[in-house]
Amino acid sequence: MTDQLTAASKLLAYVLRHRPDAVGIALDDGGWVDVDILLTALARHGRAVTPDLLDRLVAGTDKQRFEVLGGRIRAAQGHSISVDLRLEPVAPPPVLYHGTVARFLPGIRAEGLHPRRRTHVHLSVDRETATAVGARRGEPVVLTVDAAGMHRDGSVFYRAANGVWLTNHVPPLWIIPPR
Ligand code: HQG
Repeated sequence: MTDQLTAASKLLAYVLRHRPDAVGIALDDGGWVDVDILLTALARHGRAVTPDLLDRLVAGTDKQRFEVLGGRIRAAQGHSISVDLRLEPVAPPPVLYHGTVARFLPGIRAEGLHPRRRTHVHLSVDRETATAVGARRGEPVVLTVDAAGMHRDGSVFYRAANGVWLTNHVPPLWIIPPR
């Protein structure tokens, strides 16, 4: 991504996942806001994003962080504010991966994976993605989650529009120890 796209992606992620109030807007229950309202609000706060840049962000980035539908936009996942994405529960693949760092392992072993400040635990379908998620914080550690086992046991899984898997909590029992 160009610097300009990265900066716009971070700004939109901040506003649409965590702090819509920072630019004086409100999201609906599903996390959506009109694109026009968002762009006007950003401009009013000196953080203008052009419609062209927004189009490129929605269409072109690797992570597909944003969804646009009928003139409205929302973050596909990653919220800390309460939203109901209205995703359908789906059966997960046999295993999913979670990227983290060694300093979090004692807590994870004791309590499992918690969403912390987000609404859901984020899981990836492949090790590469999980490695990149963990690497945001340091030397990555990739944990394997027995998603099929959890699902059989009654846990609910969702797949966000960008392919990120979401669940409420992963108890330690379902984390397969690294070899
Ligand atoms: C850790 C990025 C101690 C957990 C990524 C993680 C992802 C625990 C951190 C998305 C714990 C939470 C989400 C426990 C969990 N004890 N530590 N019991 N349970 N943790 O950022 O999964 O670039 O909220 O391992 O690509 O790192 O923003 O979650 O390290 O998809 O689009 O607590 O964010 O996407 O951190 O990342 P986060 P995450 P974007």
